[in-house]
Amino acid sequence: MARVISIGEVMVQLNPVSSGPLRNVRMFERHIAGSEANILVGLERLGIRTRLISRVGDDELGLAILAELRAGGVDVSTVKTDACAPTGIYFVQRGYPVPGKTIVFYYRKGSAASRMDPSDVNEEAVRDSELVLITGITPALSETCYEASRSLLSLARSLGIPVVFDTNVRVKLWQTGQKALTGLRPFFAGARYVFTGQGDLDFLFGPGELESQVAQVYKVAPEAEFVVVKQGKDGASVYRAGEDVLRHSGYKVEVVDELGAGDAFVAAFLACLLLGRDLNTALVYANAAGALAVTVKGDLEPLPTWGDLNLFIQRYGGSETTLLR
Ligand code: KDG
Repeated sequence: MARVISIGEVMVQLNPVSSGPLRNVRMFERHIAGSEANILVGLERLGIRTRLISRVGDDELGLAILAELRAGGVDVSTVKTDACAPTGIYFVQRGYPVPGKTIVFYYRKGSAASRMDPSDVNEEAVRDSELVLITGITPALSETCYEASRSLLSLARSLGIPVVFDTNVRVKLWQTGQKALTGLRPFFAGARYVFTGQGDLDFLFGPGELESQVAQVYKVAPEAEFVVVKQGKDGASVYRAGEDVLRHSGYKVEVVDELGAGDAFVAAFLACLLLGRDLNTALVYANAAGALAVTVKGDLEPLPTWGDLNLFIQRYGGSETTLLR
């Protein structure tokens, strides 16, 4: 039984031992990452059972991914091994040319996961879930991944399972905001809960006031009960449909590797929701998880337990949220 199911690509992440331009880097650490898998492992660490729909290559890196997901507790019975395409990889460049920021270089075109199609999605795998999580990454991987994501969306809707949609825009995959918005419309439209980020809103709707960007989200996602905007080191805001806005100013920590912070945030937020905690609590714990994620390299490694989160919040305080309106 899995309470949360998602679809997405998991890759081998090559993260340099030192920051700076990759042209000078000779030593890398090998990690495993992928937004959806990060969220699922984050949920598992908080006691929520999960399942991933994906494909890996029939290669050593595919085996490494399966081993790490299994170790993280994720049900990988719906991850296929594709003998005709390799596992995707990506490199991370930390702290250059913008200090504190990360750039990624993908080697994922034609990867096993990019060959997913609607046959990877079936009712039996989805039926027992309480939430279906879709991010804006998988629909951007290929035409067939787009269709597979649409199938998961339709299945969730027909089974009455709420859909969580995290826009998670990857500019390198979508190229333009217009293409991304057009492609992502059905996912916005079918979502009960929307997660997004300031950068994603700027890319999708153009720069502007946060309030009016969120109003645009509600136009494309009329069924959303709330829209959560992740604002990095400045925290996050929850806009409840037609109601108030909750804000948390975030925790200031030393940034080692910002990748995966948004996923850790979503995992903690969803875990709180599934455990019946209120939105205030979800926002506090999600911010704490996001902050912890940037203090350690890799996406899966820093995902916190409840004990870690409680200690962090005790130590850093600031566990209150503000009601903006
Ligand atoms: O969310 C962090 C991820 O972006 C990263 O680790 C890899 O899933 C990934 C992607 O597609 O960029």
